[in-house]
Amino acid sequence: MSNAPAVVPEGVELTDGFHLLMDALELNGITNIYGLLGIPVTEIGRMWQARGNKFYSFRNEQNAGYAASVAGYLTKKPGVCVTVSAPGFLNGLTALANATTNCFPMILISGSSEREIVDLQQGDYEEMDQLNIARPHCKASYRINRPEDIGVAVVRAVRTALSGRPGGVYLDIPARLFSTVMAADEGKKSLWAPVDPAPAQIPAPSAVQRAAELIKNAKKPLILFGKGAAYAQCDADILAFVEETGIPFTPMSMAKGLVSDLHPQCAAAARSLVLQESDVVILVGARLNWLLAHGKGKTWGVAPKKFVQIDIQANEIDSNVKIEAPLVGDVQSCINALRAELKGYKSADQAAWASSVAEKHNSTRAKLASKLSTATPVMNYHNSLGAIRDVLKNYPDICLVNEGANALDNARMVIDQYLPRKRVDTGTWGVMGIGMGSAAAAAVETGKPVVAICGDSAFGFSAMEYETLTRYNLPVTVIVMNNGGIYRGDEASPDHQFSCMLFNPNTRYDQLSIALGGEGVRVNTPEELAKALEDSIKSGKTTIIDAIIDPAAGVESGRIGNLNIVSTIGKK
Ligand code: ADP
Ligand code: TZD
Ligand code: MG
Repeated sequence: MSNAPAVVPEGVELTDGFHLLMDALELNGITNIYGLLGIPVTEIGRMWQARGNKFYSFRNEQNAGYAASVAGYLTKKPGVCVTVSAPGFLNGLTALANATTNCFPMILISGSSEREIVDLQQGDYEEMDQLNIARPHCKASYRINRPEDIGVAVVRAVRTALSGRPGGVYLDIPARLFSTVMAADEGKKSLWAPVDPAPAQIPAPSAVQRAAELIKNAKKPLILFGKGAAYAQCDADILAFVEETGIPFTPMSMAKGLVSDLHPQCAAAARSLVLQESDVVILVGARLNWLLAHGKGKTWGVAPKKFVQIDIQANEIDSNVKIEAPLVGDVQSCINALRAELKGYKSADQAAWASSVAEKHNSTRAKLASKLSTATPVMNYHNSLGAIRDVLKNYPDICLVNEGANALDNARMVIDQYLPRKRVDTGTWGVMGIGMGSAAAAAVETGKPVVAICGDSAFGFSAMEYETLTRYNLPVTVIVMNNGGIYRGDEASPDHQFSCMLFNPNTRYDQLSIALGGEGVRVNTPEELAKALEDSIKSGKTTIIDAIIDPAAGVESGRIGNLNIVSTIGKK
């Protein structure tokens, strides 16, 4: 291996690694880069901006990475994040791993130290074997050693991130490569854009027939949408499938709005009933992981159940339970193949099931509605979120970002989504800290206002990034659900120290906003909250609403308390 500069005859026009990287990214349709600069990548930001592109500069690489991954999810193009070496790379790696876990296409590009020093562990500036450290956390980890390989590396990264199950790719660029020169015309010839980087994957006709037979024979079918279905961007086909079959559907959290939560076939509020009593479940871009109790146990009831599963990743099938009818392919191809096979089919048995599901769904919503409008001395999750829901009803195309425990679980339940890909949350890992990065990307990529509902703990993970939002003047309203702690704010402290679950009760998130160049308001009632939110959306100004929530309103671990581990020893 040699990355010594090529010998270029005098008088020949030159290019270098920096320029070739920019050219390659532009050729691949990338316009926005999220990142944090320093040695050796600083020039990337300056040059990218000088070319008229957008470089969103963050305060911590993890948040830049979350932004890139959400950009990837929303646009179906890989989101790009640029970081410095070792510590910057490691901060970004958390987001790359999270992107891969969530099946979001993303490319992390990090500068690295000189290989000959790193490989002999001679203590270079920010020395680290980044290539190998990244490898288990993403779909692929590539290093570029020569300027003439930049083009192929970027194409390979784009194709790897997008094709099949989307995910993260790491591109390692040793510092010296950035300034390594080659002849400009040779460099130009080394670049190309990939043809069809995310090819359709068509399911086998026999697999489609098998699935259709199962559906036709079902008495109590259910469609379950996951974020893979939302990512696929075939919204009209999905809606047609739902309406042609008449089958009730329930969305996973980020698939909310793929078909409107107000659609008459939506069974979200009858979730326990449909999971337990359905006989055929059609999974569309949703894994049977912990979020679906692995497809078994009491969540799924005792009624015998058969699964149809649409997924692009063949070995996702049978990952937890037997899949009777696997449909391996992309969501759009599979859904349309199923529609063709099911043409004219709507079972009378299913109509009875559908109406009993609708009845349950509507009665649960009615019960919830009364809780949402019940006043309490201090706001709780229900009446605060009820107020937010009523405002957001009039802004269906606002993207909602949501993190926290109670702040997450209640918002998911209370706030309806009306349009596809308008909800970004803590995803498969349930990771706190996605808030500000996701909000930035959602605002940048959609060009529309964003509302982030964050637990006070969750917000703290990326709070300094709020300055990034104000700096770029992004129309984001952050509602901090301030209950003074993780899950609850009323835990008793031991005599010698503040409780490990509590925060300083004097924290003023509204004033933090003002300090960081935004608007801030503290609210104590649902009416004040509704007004503040409405004002903020209308003004388009970056705002924090510090919403005071009853410290006693939350429950430990939100709605996943069943996963919490507690000691039974020595408790009085
Ligand atoms: P959720 O958390 O919403 O249940 P998951 O992230 O668990 O969703 O599942 C998403 C699934 O969607 C993954 O198994 C992934 O392979 C699959 N997927 C992603 N994009 C596509 C696509 N275009 N076509 C088919 N399957 C897809
Ligand atoms: N660290 C990371 C990166 N992700 C996590 N999920 C956690 C820690 C553990 N955790 C949760 O699962 S929820 C949560 C933590 C710290 C915070 C809950 O408190 P909150 O929300 O203030 O955000 P509520 O409304 O008080 O429940
Ligand atoms: Mg809290």
